[in-house]
Amino acid sequence: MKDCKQQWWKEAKFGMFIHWGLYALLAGEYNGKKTSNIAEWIMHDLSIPVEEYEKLAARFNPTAFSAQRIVKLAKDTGMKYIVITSKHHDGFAMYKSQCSRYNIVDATPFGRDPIKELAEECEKEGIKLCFYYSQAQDWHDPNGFEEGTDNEGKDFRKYLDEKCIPQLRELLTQYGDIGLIWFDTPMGITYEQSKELKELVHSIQPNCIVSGRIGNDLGDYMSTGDNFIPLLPYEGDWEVPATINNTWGYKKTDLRWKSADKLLRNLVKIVSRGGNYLLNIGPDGEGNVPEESVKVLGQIGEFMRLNGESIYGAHPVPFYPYDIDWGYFTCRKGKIYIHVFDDIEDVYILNIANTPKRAYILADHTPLQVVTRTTCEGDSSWRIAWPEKRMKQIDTVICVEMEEDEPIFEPIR
Ligand code: JFZ
Repeated sequence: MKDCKQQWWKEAKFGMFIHWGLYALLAGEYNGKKTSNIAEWIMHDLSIPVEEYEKLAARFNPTAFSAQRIVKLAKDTGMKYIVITSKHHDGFAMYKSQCSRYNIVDATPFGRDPIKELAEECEKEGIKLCFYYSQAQDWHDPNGFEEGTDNEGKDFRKYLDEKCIPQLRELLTQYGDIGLIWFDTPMGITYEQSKELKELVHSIQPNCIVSGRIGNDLGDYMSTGDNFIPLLPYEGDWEVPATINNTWGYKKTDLRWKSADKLLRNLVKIVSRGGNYLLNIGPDGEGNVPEESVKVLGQIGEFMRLNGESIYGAHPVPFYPYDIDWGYFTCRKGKIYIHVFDDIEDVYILNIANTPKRAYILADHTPLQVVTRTTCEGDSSWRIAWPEKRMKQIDTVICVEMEEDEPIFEPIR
């Protein structure tokens, strides 16, 4: 059965992840000690006591935060949805919560609700707002789980009833339509508890999707491991959560920024295998998005403006082109998009038997000739030569149009 509730998400293909919380203030360093791990785990990794970590709230005043700038960044990059950490493992709510004063409005000098500001801006700009919510780990609540520690003796039910469930209710009632809830690290959560949370979400917002990490195989789609791209198309709906450097939360010392070339390759690779790409930014303690992120996202946005048709709502080709190492394929009814990343002399594709109607460079509509050939052994191929002059792009997309009802990539055998 076709799942209509996720249709927008299937077509969106590209979303923005935002990891932002008190940990952004520490930027990977506490009392002169640096964490070697991802920055949002600092409370756990450096064993910062709850009472000490709590004190960060009094210093958190990210006045540079601008929902308008962030939503514009997502939109200009070609991203269709935003998933922001409403509460990460540290237990701090980044929105106005009634059930715990440990939240950005009540516990910080900032006093603003960034989630509300984002909700209003997303609504205006046509971006789907979604929430990350750490349902099992909560290092602030005495009954929340914590990885790598003995969780014996905790009353997880009490935490569910007094924090997790009431907060999810708030998130689903205070901010309009929510695209999805990105649950994470299910740990010891039982099948019944995962099911209960999923039913809670759907009872308040029937169209809200739940991520794979709700646990116990109950997600509406599958989240791969972080930054993990499968080698072959996966069945069903899936998403790759990914970082631009090597941390989610802001970390001053992590300067290993991936290039726009690398990120775009990842996006196209993922879409060519049927998945979504959820690419992260980690604003700093003042609310600024790191310059390097803004820069590469800008370059991806340039590509998306001219070539978005080859990404949104596009599918893997039904026949997987194993022997090609210079690029990737995406397609839709009647069209194949050939994504050429490497500097190759001409585009030669074996094992394709369709008769093209016309071909052109997607970005500027330069017409191209496709020479089709079938050998007496029955091998069919396409050869496409480049025009004399062409626009320089990280990924030059060639669109080849065929008869709409013709199945594609079926080699004659
Ligand atoms: C989790 C979080 O612990 C982390 O802080 C961040 O929010 C990230 C997006 O998700 O980390 C994970 C969870 C699952 C896997 C890897 C990292 N996994 O399944 O490979």
